[in-house]
Amino acid sequence: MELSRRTFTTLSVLTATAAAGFSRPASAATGTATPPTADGAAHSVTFDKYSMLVDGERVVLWSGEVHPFRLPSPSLWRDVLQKLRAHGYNAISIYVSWNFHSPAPGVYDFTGVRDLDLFLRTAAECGLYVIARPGPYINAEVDAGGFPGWLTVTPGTARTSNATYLSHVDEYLTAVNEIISRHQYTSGDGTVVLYQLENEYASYVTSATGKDYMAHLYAKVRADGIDVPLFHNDKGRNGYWVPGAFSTGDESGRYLYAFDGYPSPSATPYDWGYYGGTVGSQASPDTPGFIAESGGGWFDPWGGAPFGGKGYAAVRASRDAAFERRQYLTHLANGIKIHNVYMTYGGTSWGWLPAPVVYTSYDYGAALDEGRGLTEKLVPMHQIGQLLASAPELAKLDKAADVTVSGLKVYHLTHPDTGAHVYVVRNDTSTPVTSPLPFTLAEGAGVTAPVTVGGKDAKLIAAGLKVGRTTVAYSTVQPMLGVSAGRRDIVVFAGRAGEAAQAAFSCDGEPKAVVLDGAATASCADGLLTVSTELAGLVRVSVDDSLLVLFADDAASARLWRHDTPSGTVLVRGPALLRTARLEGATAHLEGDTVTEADLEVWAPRGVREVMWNGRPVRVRTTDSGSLAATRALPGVAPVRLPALTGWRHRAENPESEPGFDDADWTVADKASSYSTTAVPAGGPVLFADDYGFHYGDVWYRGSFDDASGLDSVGLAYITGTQGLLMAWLDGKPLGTHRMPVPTSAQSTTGTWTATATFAVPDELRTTGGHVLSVLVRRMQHDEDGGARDSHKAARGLVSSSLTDVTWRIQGLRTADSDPVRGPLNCGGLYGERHGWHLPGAEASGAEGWEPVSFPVSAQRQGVDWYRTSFRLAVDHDVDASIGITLTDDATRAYRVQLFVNGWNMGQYINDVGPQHTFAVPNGILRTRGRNTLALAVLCDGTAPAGPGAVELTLLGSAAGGVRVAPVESPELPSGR
Ligand code: IPT
Repeated sequence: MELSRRTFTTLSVLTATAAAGFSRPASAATGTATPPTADGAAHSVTFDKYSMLVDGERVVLWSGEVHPFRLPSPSLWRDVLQKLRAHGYNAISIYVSWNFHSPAPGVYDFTGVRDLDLFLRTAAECGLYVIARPGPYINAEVDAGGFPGWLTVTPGTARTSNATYLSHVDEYLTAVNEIISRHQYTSGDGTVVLYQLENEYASYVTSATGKDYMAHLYAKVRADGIDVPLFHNDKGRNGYWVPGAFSTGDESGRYLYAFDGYPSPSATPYDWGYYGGTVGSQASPDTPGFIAESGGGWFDPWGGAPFGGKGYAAVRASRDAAFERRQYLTHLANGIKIHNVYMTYGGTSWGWLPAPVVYTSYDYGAALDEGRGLTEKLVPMHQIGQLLASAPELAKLDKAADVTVSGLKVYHLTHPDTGAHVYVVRNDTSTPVTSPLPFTLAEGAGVTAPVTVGGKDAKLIAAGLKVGRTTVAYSTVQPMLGVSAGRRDIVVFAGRAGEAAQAAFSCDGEPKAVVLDGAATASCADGLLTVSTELAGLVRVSVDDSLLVLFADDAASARLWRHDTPSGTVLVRGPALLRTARLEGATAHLEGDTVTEADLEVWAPRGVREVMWNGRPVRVRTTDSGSLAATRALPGVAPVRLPALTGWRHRAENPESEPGFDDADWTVADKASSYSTTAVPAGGPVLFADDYGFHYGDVWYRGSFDDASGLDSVGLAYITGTQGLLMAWLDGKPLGTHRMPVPTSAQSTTGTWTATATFAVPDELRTTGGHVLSVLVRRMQHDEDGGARDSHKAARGLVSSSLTDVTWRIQGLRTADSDPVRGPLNCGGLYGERHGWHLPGAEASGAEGWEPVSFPVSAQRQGVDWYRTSFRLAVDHDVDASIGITLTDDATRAYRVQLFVNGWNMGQYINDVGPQHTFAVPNGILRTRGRNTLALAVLCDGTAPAGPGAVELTLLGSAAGGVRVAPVESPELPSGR
């Protein structure tokens, strides 16, 4: 980068009256940026009506929601968390999904991809506070809202104070709290600062049952040693479960009110708190504004009618960066000081994790995409997060006098002690607006300056606000950060490219303003030095060699990284990501990512003269910006070559449909009663899969009966979940496939949604003598229970049949016996799954059955087919390549595919439903240097030719850098099976 140098005339100014000048050394703390670590020391975590207080210091929590269970590769947790920390988040919020950890009552597993302890350790190492949200109910678009499958077959209503339910909850909480309690910032070795009880528990809010339930959870969690503040997440701003709403038997000040909100992108952001008139805004005056989930994207449903999911690119486009700015700045204006964005990294609902309404990808249109790629939505989060860390006054603001500006909505706030003024300015129209805004300066004087806000956008500007050590007298552009490096203070402003920007600083001498880069003007009058520019790249203005003012457009701001080290703060410009920074003697050791060739520029404490990037020295020179810099010194990423997927082998399945199949070891379905919310048909038996221990994936039934003479048709009533189906064979002859009609949302939540498949019986089978009706049900997942309706207990599988005198046997994969490494949600009960055809090593042990085949396939056969291949990847060691598998075919073909990579179920593709075609596979499960197996379990309706069509590897993104990835344990099929 060439530094163009243009010297400005020295400006003489009157003696300033304003107290705070840019040259005044700061005595106060320079912000709340210091990242927390797991130091094992005791810390206090409290709050007052404004904000949280950590060791007595105000902290605005700027948090992003991440679900460990949606990224089944523990090494990559660090990648995601480092990316968030670098972009200004100081906290994350996590759900723990009960079902992910518990295949059977009393059995809890927190190892491998379920290692919560490792996740919390990693969060602390990345310098992030943690908001822990273990449920017991979480919703989250997961099977049964997080309840384990086995809970469907227990008595008592979930989410009430029923004793049986509570005994299971207590067992779970004991297990999960044993881990969380060790990682509290207060007393333990970790950074957990808040803990959520239940989620959106609106049911029974005024009844004894509900209050008892919440009181029970509170007491249990405290008894488990959780001593950080607790809260509940109110669905909307209702004022439900505020402090005092239920008995905590505890002193006040340890429980907070929180709520969530998912605004439509077309609606005007809602007010809450200082500007809101709804119930919730008045409900909890003594606790800080706390939004436990602010929708930063939205989940996308299955494609086709009636939901019509369109894919996450569309979600990200409608809830874009400007959407984030409008919402979140409005929140800050309303007094929100604990702010969590749901989701910030959505990840993947792999295996049988997704709730029926959603497909595999849980990308969510979030700031960090499913492939761990940085999107433009991170830019506003970065700008606001860095500002919160640099400007501690933002943690304590009161509403101030109304300010009216033509064409713009203005929220005016002030710091009660320092007198700083903050203006959140929002444009609710679609075209940019420029209007004069009257700023109140620190000493009560006023100045009016034109402020531009783009269409449907917002910005936070201020007067008299301290940013790092520099007091900004006022600015028409949003401040981003302030740091001190070496001899100078640096203050950065950021906004949209092309926008006019003005920043003023009080001055009491004859400041010399020098434009080091870009075009800017400076003028001095009435004790104010005013610097004006138009945002384009990075404009640099040096003032008296003691203050460096940087104006960054969005793209340039996304290349600025602040990192606090024990030996001082560094500010880095250039790379696509800065992960870590360490100062050692005269050397700054930096680690991060580049995508294209990049500059490296470092502002570091005095004495630092050398720079290492990812372990290699970079030859730097000193600049007149006070930095060490090297132009185009960092290489971009080398190209990643992915092999074509060839060498496929095929093996046909479903021997269960054959009349002679030996089902002697199957379970006889003979139960007479069930705890399901679905009624057991008169005379029984119970056919619901859950009642026999099969909680996830496909389930088979074989009904034996003697007399088919005069049998015109068979009727099979069944329940699945969105996109489920049933296929039947009589004496080995296909009768057809029936697809579960997509329910209305009322039907799906009440659990009364049953479909009946009626199949004609072929003439030649209408005989006496033994007959076998074989039925395969692609049971989708259990419903979520937004209330306390036991929706997860709605039956899955067959409900009843029109046959009389029939003996039913049932088979699936008993969840209690599921793969201990890949967990309870990885597999269902297809023949191939029960025999390990999805596992590495399957062709070797059953080689005789696997016949070569090439794609595209076009077969029309009702039933199950498997395809396997293996492929080798040779991605460079220092390249982080994010890879997915893409399936495409003629959309009229009626089939679906489960994809198993090295035995891990990475999702379900439905060719004629969509919208998902590409399935992200996390590195670790995917061996980027080595051999991988891919198995496709294909279910064909038999109504049309089925694929697979084209199956290929897709590069979702790549960067030079990344984190070290350990292979995820992926046991092979034991030989001889
Ligand atoms: C909110 C839930 O709390 C969360 O778990 C998730 O399901 C989210 O919705 C949607 O993705 S509920 C809110 C939409 C009322």
